[in-house]
Amino acid sequence: ERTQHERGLVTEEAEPRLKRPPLFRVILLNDDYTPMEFVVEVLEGIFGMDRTTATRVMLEVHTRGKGVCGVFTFEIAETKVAQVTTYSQQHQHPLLCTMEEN
Ligand code: NFA
Repeated sequence: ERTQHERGLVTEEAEPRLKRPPLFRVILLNDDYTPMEFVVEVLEGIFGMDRTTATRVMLEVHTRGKGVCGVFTFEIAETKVAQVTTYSQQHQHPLLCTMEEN
């Protein structure tokens, strides 16, 4: 009979999947042209922020050059980036959004 420690070392055993997935920060970049109100709407509509939080994050991006919109698993982060990019392009704003592994 194996101890609990020994079972953890047997790689071919199908262990229950308890590991946390990698997380990614979704980053918004400042530019000189996108209206502040548009950025606030993006943060509300795509990232679910209330108006107060969205305004604070927008101003942080505006003053510091970039800011974190949220932390997500890969697929969710990728989808948020794509939604921001598509929505900004539809409105002809140059707003940029990227992701970084945590
Ligand atoms: N810097 C933009 C402006 O002055 C506002 C902005 C904020 C753009 C955050 C992009 C991100 N209109």
